[in-house]
Amino acid sequence: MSSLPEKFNEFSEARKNGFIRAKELKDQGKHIIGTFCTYTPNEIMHAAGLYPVSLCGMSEEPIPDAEKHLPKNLCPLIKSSYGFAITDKCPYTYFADMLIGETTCDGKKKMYELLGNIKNVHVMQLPQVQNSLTSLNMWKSEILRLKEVLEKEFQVEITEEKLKEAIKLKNEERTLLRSLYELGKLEPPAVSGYNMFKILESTQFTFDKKEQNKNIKDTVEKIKTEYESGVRPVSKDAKRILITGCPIGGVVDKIVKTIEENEGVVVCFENCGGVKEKMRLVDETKEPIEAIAEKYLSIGCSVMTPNNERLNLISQLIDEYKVDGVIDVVLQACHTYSVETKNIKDLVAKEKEIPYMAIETDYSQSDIGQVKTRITAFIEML
Ligand code: BJ8
Repeated sequence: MSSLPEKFNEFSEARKNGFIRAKELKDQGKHIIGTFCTYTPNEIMHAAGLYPVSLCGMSEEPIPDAEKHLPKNLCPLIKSSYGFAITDKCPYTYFADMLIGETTCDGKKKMYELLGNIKNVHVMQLPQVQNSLTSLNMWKSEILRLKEVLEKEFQVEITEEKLKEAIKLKNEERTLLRSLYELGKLEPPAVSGYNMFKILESTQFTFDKKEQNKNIKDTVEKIKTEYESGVRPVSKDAKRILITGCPIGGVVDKIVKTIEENEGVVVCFENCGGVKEKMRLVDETKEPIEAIAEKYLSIGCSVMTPNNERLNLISQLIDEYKVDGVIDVVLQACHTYSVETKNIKDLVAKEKEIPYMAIETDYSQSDIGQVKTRITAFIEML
């Protein structure tokens, strides 16, 4: 059995290793679906025997190509995703038989229109208000529409039984990932934030969910056993940071590594890829489409108005993870998260009375020095 550092390395390599698996699946006549958002109800694809994979761009490499069509002053996640699609530089985008988007932020919405010129794109109309029956009914009908589109496109039948199986599988993944990220509650945490993030992230590129779930279970058990035998991968004096804001796949080294190289440790990721989506399971006792609709509509992204779910979740996590400080990561030109920094700051600094800092950044290396200086000063102050 591999050692823990080897295991962490395997999870870090998941994106690259998945390329080969994607090619094998294509050779076997299977279909790959590209997704861009946490609101995408992956259960529907799994129930259809399709293979969803995240196409959110996390590298600056294709951005110059994207800027030939898109404004420079746009979110790097959008530019990177689009750049990969038009240059065929990402094997997942290249192999994808269909792309699924949602009407989330304006930049993404308009990108899907452009992607429609080169790929088969299906856009789901996402309501922007939660806790409303009208929204829930609309989202439910959008999920049903997705089901019908996939059934027609790929000549499959998505039965209630298959949906229930898919719900179970995804719930199992969420529960296992919860057992992983809850290791951040320990004092000191049993795993660094960087390694935790890499495991969480790997699930977006792993096609064989049963094998993946087993692997995560083994890893969590191994981490726990080592911790119980006295191994401490994180110093007990490290300052406990909660990360919130935009998805950070493209800036994880810049932000998380810098925190952890400067006497901090990320104990909790509230943002997409972290707790935000995994906290709530799909209710297995309800009618599947209704249960899926309820679960996904409750995700607290800044495209929702108001976005009380995010505030409530952050408040709860600060207490549960005994957080010393909150860092809110805003990707350049992300207006919804940027405007929401005011509410988050009020909650963290005024109500919870702990330090808060917002960092606006992009995928370039140009602000590394500045980001490092700010993070170091923030941690010193805690
Ligand atoms: S559920 S966070 S994955 S929309 S693309 S909103 S960073 S300007 S990614 Fe997102 Fe779904 Fe919400 Fe999560 Fe801002 Fe960039 Fe838009 Fe972004």
